[in-house]
Amino acid sequence: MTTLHHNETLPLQILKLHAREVLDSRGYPTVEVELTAENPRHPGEPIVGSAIVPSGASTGEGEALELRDGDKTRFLGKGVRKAVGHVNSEIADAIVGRKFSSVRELDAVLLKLDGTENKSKLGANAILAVSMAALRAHSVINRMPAYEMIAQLSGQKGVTLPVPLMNIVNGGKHADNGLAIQEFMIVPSGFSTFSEALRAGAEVFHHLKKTLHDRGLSTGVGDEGGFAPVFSGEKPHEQAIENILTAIRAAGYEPGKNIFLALDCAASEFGNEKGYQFEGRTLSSADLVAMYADWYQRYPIVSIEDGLAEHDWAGWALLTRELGSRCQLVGDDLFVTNPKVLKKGIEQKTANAILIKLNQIGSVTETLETMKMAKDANYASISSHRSGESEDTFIAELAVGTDCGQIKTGSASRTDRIAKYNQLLRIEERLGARAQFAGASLFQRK
Ligand code: 2PG
Ligand code: MG
Repeated sequence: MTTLHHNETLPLQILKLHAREVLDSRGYPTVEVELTAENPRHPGEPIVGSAIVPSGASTGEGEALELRDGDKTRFLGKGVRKAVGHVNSEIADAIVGRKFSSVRELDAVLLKLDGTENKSKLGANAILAVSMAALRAHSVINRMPAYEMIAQLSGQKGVTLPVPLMNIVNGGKHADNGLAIQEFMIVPSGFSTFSEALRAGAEVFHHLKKTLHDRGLSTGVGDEGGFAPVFSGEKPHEQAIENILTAIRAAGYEPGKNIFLALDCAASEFGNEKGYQFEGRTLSSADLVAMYADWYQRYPIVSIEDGLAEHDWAGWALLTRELGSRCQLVGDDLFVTNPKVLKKGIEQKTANAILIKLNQIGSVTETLETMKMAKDANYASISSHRSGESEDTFIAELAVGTDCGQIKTGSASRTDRIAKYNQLLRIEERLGARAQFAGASLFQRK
């Protein structure tokens, strides 16, 4: 019988690697990988770990390369046969038959094999799919859930259910309703458990549907399952916020007490250092910061993501000075989950939180490294989906395994979003009395 010491795991011996092209939630191709490994407890009965990688629409310039075929005769050039081929040939040749003590060791081999700064040789979609599938396989070998394996790799307890940041009004690149701001989220943090918070969020979503319907507005949904109506007044963004506040109250909750608001402005999509196109005017970075500060006074906002464009570090500095001590300021396109860029942000005291997207950096190991750097500098981390998703629930495991306390995974509709919430419900149940909810203490309005 195999005896293991504390924190020691059975190795991952790879027998087979297979990738295929599947579709994401927008109907574009993406990479799925199945990794077959030896089962040390039952040799001859191999186990399989699989994973599907997501894909963004409002991407940061510094993201690792998502390899697309560019062959216009298939999927408008968006096929991923090249990335699939890299998994089935170069990557398989390098790792099949080998034994790895951890996913960290495997990732090191993959990074070396690629050898480029932004994974442009093999494709971040190819590398990440293998990395995630390997983590899953390794956790099954060791008879632990994926979040537990992640907890072990990151030195965390792996018992914290995250506060959901639920995107219930979609704009920007995720809808065609003319809103510059991409995401209007509700943050049901004032509850004692994840499942209660999720229930409240879903109830607000249904009340928002009714609110919009009663006002003659469309209740069709955007890419992340939030509503995407056209608000026709002079200040459509404030209308979006007002409608959400109405829905929170209609659902029987109190904005600013148990349910807060968060924004992802994705400002790189409507501006740069030279100016921001907003509600028919050109605004400076300072104008935009003043507008956020005004909204912060008037609305129960606790988190603003990408309030300025990714190259507008001067604007970001201003925003951080103005709101950084009172409000979570999240760098997404700004930091692209990259430890080198985050380091610059920490040194310059820019923002105070980071959005974590595995495919921006392209491996599990580097993602955990970025999250550790954030934690050490007192920056919050938010485990995040992409606008193009699938049934894969890895980001739910990542949120719990790292105890990061927050997840951003869309609205209370569309199975690609709900799959993550449902996985968190399962994890909450499995953890039982050990489960903690990041909840009420996370956001306090000052
Ligand atoms: C974002 C994400 C997810 P995308 O900007 O935060 O909501 O969008 O995947 O399109 O970059
Ligand atoms: Mg974003």
